[in-house]
Amino acid sequence: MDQQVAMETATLGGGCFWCTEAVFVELRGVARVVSGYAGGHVPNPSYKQICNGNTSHAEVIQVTFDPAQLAYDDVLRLFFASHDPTTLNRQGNDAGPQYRSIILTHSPAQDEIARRVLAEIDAAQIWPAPIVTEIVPLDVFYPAEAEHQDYFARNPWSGYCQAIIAPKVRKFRKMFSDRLRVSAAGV
Ligand code: MHO
Repeated sequence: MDQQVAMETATLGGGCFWCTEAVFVELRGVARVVSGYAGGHVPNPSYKQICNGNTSHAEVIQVTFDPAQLAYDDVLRLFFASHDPTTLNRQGNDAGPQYRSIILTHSPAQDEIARRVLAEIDAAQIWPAPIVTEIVPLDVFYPAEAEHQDYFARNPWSGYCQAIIAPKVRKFRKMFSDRLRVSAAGV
């Protein structure tokens, strides 16, 4: 008998999508990650328009995952651990509303879980400042241009990947080695 796996989708913005994508593709239970734009008002935005910071879109990733292996609340905990959710319209050196921390929910159930997980992490003072992550219902997700998909995997030697993404991925692997598709040692 065909076993149909009911996949779930999460849409998350945690700064530059090259970074968030690089981290989430490594997780067990994640079937697909697409980089794109959401949360703004301009239809079919281009990367260039996003960079101007006035489309109100954020750089986001859309994650398709198997909830039997990875629950939505765990996706969110990993999201909150993998970027700094306390800096308004900024992630590290990347500044502008396109880099804001944002969860775009796909259902009232996701909305409720997102608010609960945010409150838990805030209360646990995992971050030394209040969490500023926006939680809004997803309107439209626009996939980004092909050159922005799998960017880290395809451009590992570029300056930004070396300086910003590689250390971030290494740190994430160390923290969540039990969550990875393969072990951190690559076996
Ligand atoms: N400031 C970086 C961010 C890249 S990211 C996809 C750059 O422009 O290279 O926004």
